[in-house]
Amino acid sequence: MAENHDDIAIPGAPASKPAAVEEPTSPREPLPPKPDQSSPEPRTPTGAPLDASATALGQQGAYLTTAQGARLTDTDHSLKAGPRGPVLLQDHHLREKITHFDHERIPERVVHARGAAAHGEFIANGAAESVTKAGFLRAGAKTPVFVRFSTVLGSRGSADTVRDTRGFATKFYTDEGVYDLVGNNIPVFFIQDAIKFPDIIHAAKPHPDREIPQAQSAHDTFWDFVSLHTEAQAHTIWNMSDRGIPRSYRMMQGFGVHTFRMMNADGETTLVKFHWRPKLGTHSLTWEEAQIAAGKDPDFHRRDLADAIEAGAHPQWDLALQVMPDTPDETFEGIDLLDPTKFVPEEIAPLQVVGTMTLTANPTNYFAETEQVAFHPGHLVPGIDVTNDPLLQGRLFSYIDTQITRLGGPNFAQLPINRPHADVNDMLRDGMHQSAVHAGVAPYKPNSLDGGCPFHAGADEGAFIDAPVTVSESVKERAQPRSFDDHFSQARLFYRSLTEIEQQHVAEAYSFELSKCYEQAIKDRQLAALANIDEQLCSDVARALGATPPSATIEIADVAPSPALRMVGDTWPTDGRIVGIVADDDTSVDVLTSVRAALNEAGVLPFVIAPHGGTLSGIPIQRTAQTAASIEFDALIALAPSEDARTLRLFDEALRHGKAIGATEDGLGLLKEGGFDEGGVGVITGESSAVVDGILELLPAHRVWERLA
Ligand code: HDD
Repeated sequence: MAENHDDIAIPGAPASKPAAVEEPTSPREPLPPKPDQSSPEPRTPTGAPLDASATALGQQGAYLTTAQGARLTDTDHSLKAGPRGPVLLQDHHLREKITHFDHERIPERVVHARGAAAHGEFIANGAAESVTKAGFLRAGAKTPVFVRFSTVLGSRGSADTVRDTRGFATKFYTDEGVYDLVGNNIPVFFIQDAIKFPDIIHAAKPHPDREIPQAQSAHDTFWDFVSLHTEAQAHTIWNMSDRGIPRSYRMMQGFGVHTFRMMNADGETTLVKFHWRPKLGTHSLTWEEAQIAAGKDPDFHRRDLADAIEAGAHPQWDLALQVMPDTPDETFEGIDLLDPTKFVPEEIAPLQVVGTMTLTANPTNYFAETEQVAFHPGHLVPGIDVTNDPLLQGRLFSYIDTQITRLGGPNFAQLPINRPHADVNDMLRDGMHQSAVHAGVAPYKPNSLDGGCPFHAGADEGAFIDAPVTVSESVKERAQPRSFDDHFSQARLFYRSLTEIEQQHVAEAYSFELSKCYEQAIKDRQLAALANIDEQLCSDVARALGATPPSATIEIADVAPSPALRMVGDTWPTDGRIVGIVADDDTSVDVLTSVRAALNEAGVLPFVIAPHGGTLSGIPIQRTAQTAASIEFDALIALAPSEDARTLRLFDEALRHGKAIGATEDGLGLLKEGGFDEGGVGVITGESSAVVDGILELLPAHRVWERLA
């Protein structure tokens, strides 16, 4: 017979139970979302608005309940046979809680698993009306959007700042149905035919034996593939450039990559490429910053986006089109518009801005929105059509297929984040997770029982109106056009368009990545590819690898550079940039207050860094010597001396990364302690107001480039 050991005396244990800690609140309705988390108006699958406070939020009433709505008195203790006894199977709440938890994860995206998203609005200026009848591009049309940015290779928990392509996927909830623009921050792609997608991804993902390295292309299988499969060289050089390590999602371009066909109200067609242009300019991290951030703040980009939106620094992008004639050969100035490894330089097809997108709200719930959003390049609206680009054609198959696995069935369009804002009346029925209660008896056409409903739209209203493109009489074959064989001219065009410092970064990136490969044959093969891109680039990388540079094997005509591809040399708005201010208890409150005010006035965020937490004369401290990391700041100002090695390192790194640095008389000691050149380029000293003015003058260029040259 088991004894009750409830009262067993344990040496050292307290004689009585610790007093229960009371939760501080009395029952009340759930808190509403914060202002920066307002979602687009949720709809039922048939377009009717939902009561946002109830079904859509999934939280009603003040009391904790089971999934069936029964109120619970205790969620901390399972039901046992006595306090020390076994747990009883009949504890429904325990089983429900744990079972649900066991099933909380869904498969992560096979690519683009790591992402961050935001809600916003797109406003069209009407400039696209002559080329497309798409309603959301008509003058003044306002369309809610949800945008998800992502890396491609890493798992869902990987670091944000790795060298990789970034996804830039936008869902427009238009009156004519959902339109998805599923693009990247690089205008060309690795491969020309979707049938190669599993190959490039298998090569780029971690090695299948040890599953390393995570979220990196610096390994043998990646370079094995791209050096053998040279159509990937054009994309690879973009990845090796500073485009592969963006400063922020807010400072990143987006591209539709493929050529799309637009049709206007008169049935006339044109070929177009989509561009997103960030109002803050396109900027990058340095490679060292990216590496530091991956350790110090793996959520660097995710945090930056959410913080900026919460702070009211709403990021904006112009949507622009390159419009090209719809000729039978589908080429423009010698560039095959069906080849996704080619881009069209802005100098020969200028960008026409057709509207502006502003991101204004953070997701309320990461899983429900960012994780469950389902994009598809086939989600099209009237006036936008696909082309025969073989990569795009394969994508049209892949996305719906992946959602069925990822989201557990074919009804993912009913999830709140995926619901169209247009009326939905499909004849799709049943299936896993069906949450619509469809009325009627005739989900088929033609029917008489449901009065013939739903009806067909007239030809002028429908999507998927295929432009009457002539398809030449041809035989079935696994082949591609000859123009697709040009693998190097655009890699050369890209490289030769960059400034010297950007070219230097490209050479350093190749050197780093190839140095991480073990197989000499792979390094040699990639050097041979570089020789066909640019002799100097090839010899710079060969020197770093301790190899002899090979000669080019093919002749490529010299290319006219495209200055629009440079990221260095212009100035940009600085909204939401962060300046770190080192101060201590001896810092004059007036000086600190005026420096903060002047930065705030300019739309720049001042972060006070002090030896301890709390406040300095009532001014809140955002970082301490222990928590500050140089990668967080776009510039630093020293108002106080410091001998703390961590603060010195902050300045040392900022100096190395080409950041503007300032110091008042009081802060000069810190600079000197760090061995700084007082009159160095981009180092401003003097009265606090002059220091702030100097910093604000340097910030719009993103970095003090002269220091890095
Ligand atoms: Fe893709 C996701 C962009 C080619 C198959 N892709 C995905 C996402 C972006 C892109 C941004 C993430 C969307 C999100 O945030 O949920 N993909 C591109 C671009 C491509 C491209 C710009 C070429 C121009 N993709 C491509 C090909 C295939 C896929 C050729 C397959 C044949 N892509 C997928 C996918 C994903 C995906 C497996 C994974 C998760 C998802 O779709 O929803 O279906």
